[in-house]
Amino acid sequence: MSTIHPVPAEWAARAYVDAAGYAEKYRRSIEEPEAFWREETARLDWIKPWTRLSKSSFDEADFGIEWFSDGTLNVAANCLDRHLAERGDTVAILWEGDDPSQQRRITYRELHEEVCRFANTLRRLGAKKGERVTIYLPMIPEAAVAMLACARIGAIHSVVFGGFSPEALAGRIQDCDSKIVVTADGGMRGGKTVPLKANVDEALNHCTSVNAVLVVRHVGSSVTLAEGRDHWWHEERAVASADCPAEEMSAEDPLFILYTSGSTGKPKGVLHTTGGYLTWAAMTHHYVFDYRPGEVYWCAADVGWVTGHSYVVYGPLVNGATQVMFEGVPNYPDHSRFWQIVDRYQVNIFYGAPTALRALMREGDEWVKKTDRSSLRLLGSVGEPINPEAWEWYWRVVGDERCPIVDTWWQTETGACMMTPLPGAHALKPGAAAFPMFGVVPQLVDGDGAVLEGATEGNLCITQSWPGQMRTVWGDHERFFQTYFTTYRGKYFTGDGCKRDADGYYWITGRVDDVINVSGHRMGTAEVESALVAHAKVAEAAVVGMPHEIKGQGIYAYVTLNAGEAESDEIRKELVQWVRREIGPIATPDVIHFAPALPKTRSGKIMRRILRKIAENDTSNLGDTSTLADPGVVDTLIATRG
Ligand code: 6R9
Repeated sequence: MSTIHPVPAEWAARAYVDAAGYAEKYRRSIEEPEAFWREETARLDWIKPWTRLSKSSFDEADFGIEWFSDGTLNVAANCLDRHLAERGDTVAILWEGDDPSQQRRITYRELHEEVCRFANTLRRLGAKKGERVTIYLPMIPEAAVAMLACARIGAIHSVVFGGFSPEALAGRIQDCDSKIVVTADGGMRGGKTVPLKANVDEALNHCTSVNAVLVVRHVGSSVTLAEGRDHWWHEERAVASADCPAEEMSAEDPLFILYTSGSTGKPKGVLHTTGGYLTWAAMTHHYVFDYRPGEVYWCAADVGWVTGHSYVVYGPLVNGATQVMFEGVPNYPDHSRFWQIVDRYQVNIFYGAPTALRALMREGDEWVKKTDRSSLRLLGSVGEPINPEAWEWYWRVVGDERCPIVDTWWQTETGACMMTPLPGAHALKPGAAAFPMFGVVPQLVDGDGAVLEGATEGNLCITQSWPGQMRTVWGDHERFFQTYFTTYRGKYFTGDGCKRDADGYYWITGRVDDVINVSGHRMGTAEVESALVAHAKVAEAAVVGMPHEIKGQGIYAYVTLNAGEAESDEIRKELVQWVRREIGPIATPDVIHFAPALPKTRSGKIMRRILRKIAENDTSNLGDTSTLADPGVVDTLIATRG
C-alpha cells in the first residue's frame, strides 16, 4: 500500500498550524463562521468593515452567493499601498526571462508606482469601473502590473493565456465586450518568439468592440501599430502620473473574469469578486505555503490560468511576499532550468505542475542532482492528479526527502485551494489532496446523489459556500446555476471523482465529465470537436481523453470525413494544424482516428464510454453495447486503432 510521510518535527513545531491547530480552526470555520471570518478578513485592509458575513444559497428558490457584501476595499491597495511603509524596498518580483541572462528586480515601491501609471493610462484610454480589459501578455512583470492596475480603478480584467490562438482570443474579447486589450510585441518561450501583437491584430479583425490596444515592448520585434487605436506602453508611461487614488470597491464588485472549459458549449467566463476572493487567496497562501517574511516563493504557473491569478499575483502580493516570476519553460536551455532558478534566487517554496515534473523525471536525476536546492523547504503540486511515482521523485530527487509536498486540489471556479495537506499538520500520502481547507465541506455522492459515508469513492460535491467561490458565469447566470447546482440539487458539483480512505484522506481521481486535463490545462472535449467539425472535410468528430505518460491525458479524436474524402496522413496533419489554429497549441490532438462511423445509440447519442475504452486500448470489457444502433461500428474501430 501507499507510503506515509509523517510531519517532520521541525515543521510541527514552527508551522502556522499543527495538527491540533488545523482541527480547531476547521471546527471554528464551520461552527463559528462569523468569528472565524472576522479574524481571517483582518488580513486585509478594509475601507469600510463588513457586518454581513454571507448570504449564500445553492437552492433554486433563493440561489445566490455573497460574502462580506457591505464591506468595501481595494484589491490593489491591499497588494501594494499598505506594504509601502514597512516593505517599500523589499523585492516583490524577481523576474527571470526565457533567456537566462535577462533579469529584473522590482520592489513593492516600484511596483506600486508602475501600477499607478498603468492605471492612469488605462483611464486615459477610456477604462472605467466595471468595464472589461482583456490582457494577453507573456509572463512578464507587466502582466501583474496590468491586472493590479485594473483592480485599482475597478475595471474587470480578463486574462487570456498567451498560447491561445487569435480565434480563441477573439471569442473571449467578444464574450465580455472588452474595449481595451493589453498585449506585448511578443513573448519568449524556449527560445521561440510568440507573436502576441500579430495575434491581437488578427483577432481584432473580428471584434469591433475594441477601441484601444496598449502594447508592452518586450522582445523588440517589429509590429504594426494601428493609428489612433494602438499605443506603446513605454510612451504612455513616460507621461502618465504616478499618482492614482484607488477606487473604493464593494466586496461583491467584480474583480476578474477568467474563461475556462466545461463539458458543453463555449468556454465560460468565470467571475470572481473582490472581498471574498482576496480573503481566500490571502488565507490559503498563508497557511498552505506557510510563507514567512523574507522568504522567496515561486509559483511556476502562467498568469493566464487561475493558479497564476491566485498564487502569482493576488495571494503572494497581498501577503507581502518576495517571489520569482519566470517567463520560460522547464527544459530551456536545458533540463536543469527550474533548479538553476531555485539556486540563483535561493527559493524556499516551489509550487509547480505534475506534467512538468513528469517531463523532467524522464530526463534523469542528473539534471536535478547537479544543482544545490538546499534553500528549498516546501514543495507544492497543482493542476491535475499527481501519480505516486512523480510524487516520490519530487520528494526524493527534488526535495532531498526534506521538503513536505502540498498537493493542492482546486479549480478556476473555487478561486484558490480547497483541499490540501498543511505542511505542519498532516502526514503526507503520495497522491492524496488530503483534507479540506477551512470553511470547505466536501461530500461524496453516488450517481443518484445518495450521500456516501466512510471510506468510499464517488463524485465530489461541496455543500456550503466559501468566500472564494465564483459568483456567476459572465453574462449567463442561468448557465452558472444549471452547470454546477443541478446535477446534485442544492450542492456545488465539482466535476471530479474522489476517493476517501479509512483515515479520512481525500484522493482526487480525475474528471468524471467531458472535461479532459492535458498537461494541467483544462479542455472541453466539445470545444475540440467543434473545431474539428468546422473543417470543410469533416462530417463528424468525437473527442475523448487518453492516458499520456507526460501530459497526464492526451487528446484522442475520432473523425468521420465527408463522403468522397479519402483518409490520408496529409488530412491528418491538416486537421492537427487546423485545431492548433482554431484553439491553440495546447489543444493539439495526439491521435486522429479516422472512423467510418461513430458508435451511437438508437436515439443518436454517441457512446463516449466505448470511445474512451478504445482510446485507452482497453477493449476486453466494453460493457453493455446492446443499445447501439449498429454494434459492427465498434469492431471496425477496434480493428482500425493504430
Ligand atoms: C487550479 C486548477 C481544475 C481541475 C480540477 C481537477 C484538476 C487541479 C488537482 C487536480 C487532482 C490536484 N486538478 N488540481 N486534480 N489533484 N491537486 O488547476 O484549476 O484549471 O480550473 O482545473 O484540475 O480535475 O477539477 P483548473
